Amino acid sequence: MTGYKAELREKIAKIVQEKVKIAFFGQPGAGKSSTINAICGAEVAKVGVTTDTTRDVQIIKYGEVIFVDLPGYGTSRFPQNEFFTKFNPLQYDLFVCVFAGKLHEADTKFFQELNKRGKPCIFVRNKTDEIYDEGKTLEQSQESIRQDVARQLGTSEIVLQFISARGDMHSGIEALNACITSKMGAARKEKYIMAVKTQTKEHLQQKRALAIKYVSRSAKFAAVNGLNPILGVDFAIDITIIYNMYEEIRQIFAIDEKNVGKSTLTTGLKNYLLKGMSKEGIAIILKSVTQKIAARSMLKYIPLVGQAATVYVGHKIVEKAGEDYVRACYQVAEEELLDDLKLQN
Ligand SMILES: Nc1nc2c(ncn2[C@@H]2O[C@H](COP(=O)(O)OP(=O)(O)OP(=O)(O)O)[C@@H](O)[C@H]2O)c(=O)[nH]1
Ligand SMILES: [Mg+2]
Repeated sequence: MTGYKAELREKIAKIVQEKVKIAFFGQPGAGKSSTINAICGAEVAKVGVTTDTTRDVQIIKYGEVIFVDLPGYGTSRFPQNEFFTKFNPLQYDLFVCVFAGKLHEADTKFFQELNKRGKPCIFVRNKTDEIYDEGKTLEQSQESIRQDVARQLGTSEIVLQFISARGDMHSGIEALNACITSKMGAARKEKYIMAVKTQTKEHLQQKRALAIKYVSRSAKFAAVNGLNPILGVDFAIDITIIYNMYEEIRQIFAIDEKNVGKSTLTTGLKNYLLKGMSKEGIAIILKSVTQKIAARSMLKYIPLVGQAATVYVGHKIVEKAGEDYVRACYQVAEEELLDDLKLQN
């Protein structure tokens, strides 16, 4: 393998391997699990009516993000010092402290431990829907909470976001996403944006741009690995690359059989999206993409032109197959988002 190829392979492997790791801590019942669910837009973490629901560390893989749902901190089940001896806090990119009511002393201690180790931590005041102080506006109540937190932590340089995470009546999640990504480097930020539930039209557009970027990366990967459905060197590998790419695209836009079925897309587009869910279906899609590309290029001369053209064509096919799929998935996601936003207003 040439130096360039090896380098590219290594670079891609590194991007793929590194997941974003976010750990949630806070008092039992504060709403850590609910917050993770609100961010993901799915019931990925167990929520309880009684406290101490999350008794063990729950690890939730969601796209390229790993949410670590720690049990209520400072309880008998999870003594204060255990975390720093049992787990390596350095492996996490970010910590999120969730509290309801007042910040607990145990939260402050945990924060100080993180601070000592140079780990970023943001604060989430959950259950904003329950904030009510006689004679005060919500803004005034929030300001007192903010001051109280700053006093306890001994610094006003904190990121604090107010949210409600219960059931379907979420608020502040979009702003929370912004707080979380503000603490990350560019690559991790992209992964986070792609994984979490779409909150706004701008978010959906960001996802589309990132999905196209991902497709272009897959196309390069395919090319350096010698993919070429036309020459049929190894059709099984070709299909697998596209299969994985389609799966990733669907994950970014949260596409499944259910929302494809519900959408107002044409039957042709719906079938196309569904075909992309199986290797047999992808074989059919690929044939048509290949024919389209072949029709407008000098593909028929490939055996004569040789290796460089082979790489070029492999690249083009994957790119086109990916971009088409992104467009169709985007349409379904857009319809769903507009419905969501209508419901909220
Ligand atoms: N009113 C209100 N209740 C909430 C909100 N978020 C969560 N809850 C409720 O608070 C309770 C505890 O939520 P969980 O998400 O299980 O809390 P947790 O921090 O994961 O709890 P442990 O796993 O026991 O540490 C549940 O009954 C939730 O429905 C909110 O924003 N407002
Ligand atoms: Mg929990």
